[in-house]
Amino acid sequence: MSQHLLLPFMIFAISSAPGDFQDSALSPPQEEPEDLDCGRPEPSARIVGGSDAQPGSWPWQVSLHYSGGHVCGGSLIAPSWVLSAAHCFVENGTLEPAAKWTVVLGVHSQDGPLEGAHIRAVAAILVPENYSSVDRGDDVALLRLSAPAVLGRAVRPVCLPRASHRWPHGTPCWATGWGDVQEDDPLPLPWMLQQVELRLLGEAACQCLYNRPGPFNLTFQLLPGMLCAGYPEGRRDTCQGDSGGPLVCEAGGRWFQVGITSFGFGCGRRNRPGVFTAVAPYETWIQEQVMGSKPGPAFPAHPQGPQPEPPEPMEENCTIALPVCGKAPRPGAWPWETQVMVPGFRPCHGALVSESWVLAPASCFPDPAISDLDAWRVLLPSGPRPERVTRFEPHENASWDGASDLALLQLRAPVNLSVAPRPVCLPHPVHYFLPGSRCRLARWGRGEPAPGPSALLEAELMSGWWCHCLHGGQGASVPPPGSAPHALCPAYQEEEEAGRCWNASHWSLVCREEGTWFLAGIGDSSSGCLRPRAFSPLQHHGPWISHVTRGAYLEDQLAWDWGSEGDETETQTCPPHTEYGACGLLPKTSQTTGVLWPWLAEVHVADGRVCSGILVARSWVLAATHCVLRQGSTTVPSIQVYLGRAGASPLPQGHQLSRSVTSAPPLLCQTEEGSWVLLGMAVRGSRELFAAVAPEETWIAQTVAEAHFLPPSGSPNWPFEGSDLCPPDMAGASGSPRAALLLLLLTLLVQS
Ligand code: 4AZ
Repeated sequence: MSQHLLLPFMIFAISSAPGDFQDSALSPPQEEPEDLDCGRPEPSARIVGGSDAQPGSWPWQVSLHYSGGHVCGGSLIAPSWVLSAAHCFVENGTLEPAAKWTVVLGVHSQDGPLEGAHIRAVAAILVPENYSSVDRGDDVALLRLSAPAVLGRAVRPVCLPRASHRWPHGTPCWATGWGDVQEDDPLPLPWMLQQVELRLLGEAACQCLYNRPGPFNLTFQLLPGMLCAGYPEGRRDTCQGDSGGPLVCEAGGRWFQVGITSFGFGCGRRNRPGVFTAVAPYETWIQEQVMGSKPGPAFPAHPQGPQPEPPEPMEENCTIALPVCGKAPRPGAWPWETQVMVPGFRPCHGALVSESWVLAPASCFPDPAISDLDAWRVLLPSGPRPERVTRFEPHENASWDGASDLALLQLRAPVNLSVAPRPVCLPHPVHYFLPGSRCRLARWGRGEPAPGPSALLEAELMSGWWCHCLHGGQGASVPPPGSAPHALCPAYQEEEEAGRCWNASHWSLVCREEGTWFLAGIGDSSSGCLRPRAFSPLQHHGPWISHVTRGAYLEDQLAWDWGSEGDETETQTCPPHTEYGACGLLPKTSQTTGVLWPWLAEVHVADGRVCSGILVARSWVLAATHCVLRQGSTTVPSIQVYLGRAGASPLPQGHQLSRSVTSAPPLLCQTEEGSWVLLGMAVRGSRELFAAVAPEETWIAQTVAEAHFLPPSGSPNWPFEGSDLCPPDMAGASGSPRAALLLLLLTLLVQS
């Protein structure tokens, strides 16, 4: 609750026209007449990474309301004047009418009836003529109140710096406001004023930080009249809703408003400090606007006299911050790997995401276990002892949505981050993991032991197009880079001998960018044994994780070398579809992902024979009869079908397959639209003779209802005239010999 006291008299009795304060300010502050005072809160008593302010500690802070709610901050600089940011009032180049705004003074918590606060209507809003948008500067505004504020303990003006004031790099200052506590994460009830200590950054230091590559190659030029405050490592910052509010620094026992919260890239991000409008350069503009208003704002002289231009320490100019999260001594030795031990259950593998929080599947913790958090223990790499758990926060959709099978566990005491333990980096919602990214599978939940040497857990990310169109994105636009994908598909090699189909929900997907590891996805079991295996992207959950943890390490994308994938920024749609998916199209990126013929299957027959098969529908593979049935025999032997791993070009990262495919290679031709169509299967031993598929259309269509025939059945127009995509001796392929094809019902063969 605010502790506002009304004073029975006006304390600003004397005019504050330019120069009026110079003499009095040079004398020791305690000798000044009280009615000249500015920048002095009653001795007493978010902003991102801040804390609740004490009531009355920042008595110049005001809240600017529009349609009854807080929109921006401001500062009282004289009984009838509030300083704020132009961008709060300008919408599409037009100044909002003053009558729509109210100024709330002396408020601390904005929950409830604003007790102790008083409200003023706005008589006029003044913005520099040149203002156009925040990044072009001049983001300053003056509000003239309809009646003077009643000054008191909780309502006092701040001092303004003169144009000649200089504040050195590194000066500790404070920003205040009711803004978001993280990106898109509003200040929670009871909406208490937040404060955060920020250090001023010299111009070169700030520009250097902003020159670091960042999302979507955003560039930003710091202009005269702007200043930065914050830290290279981020984590403490202003955010949306703090705009217009003050950045104040103490000098000679008074608080001067050095900056106005203006903008930044995101909130609390590494190498992206907050940008403020520097107040000192606007001394003349402010004096001109308030001319004749008595009393006006106070511009006390600097307590240390005229200030020389402070030298900016060169060595500090460019101290950029590197990621704290996601560093591993070597792949597989994960410093964030945690095991949660709950009595009566197998250990559950999770990941450390901050000093105090562990992320793990919610399904590890059935209801009865949750009642006794006291008995839970968390083992961390190099941790001296098991840690205790104080809070368990399951994702609200955890029980019905496999992609949200997540829970956060808060450790009773934060751990000291070092080489280990160290948190994994988490992606922002706009993260775009480049196709070809190097990834690994890491144990997750009630993880199985690794299915073989750790190298088998290596994976390479397939293109978003390929992954999306294969996994339920039929006909839909492929999410472009920058919007969260529905699935991430790692191409990885499984232990061949075991031939097992792992339970994907026991694995998470970590992907490396510039040597830093991100938790990119979690496996879910819904894709069964289909290849490629799809992982649920974690980036959807970044906002929930940072909301709960207030400090998980969300890290900007670090790899921006889009190369030939740059064209994925254009809207792409999935190709024409059968009931279950695309047919006959190769992903554009098949060269880089190594999977050139995605419908090609390996048909492994019990006696060691391996031949080609063709995926013609979700559950059906077409193969040559001679490959599968022994001469004279009609019993079908044990057969295994492998999908998604046969390629004409070598699979990357030592994923090459050494099996020789001896029989029935397919003959494919490409239509003008780009779809590939199966024309024939090679007759045993021949490289020129193909059993034509077309004559078997009726049989195939009857057996496999969802098989897709191009062109429409009955009017084959193959091969194209002049097409050089098919061998010239097509005649040999089209009519004879009689097809000897076998359809394998895939679902019967897949092991789970
Ligand atoms: C805003 O939108 C805003 N982190 C204010 C400050 C910052 C970013 C955004 C600086 O009002």
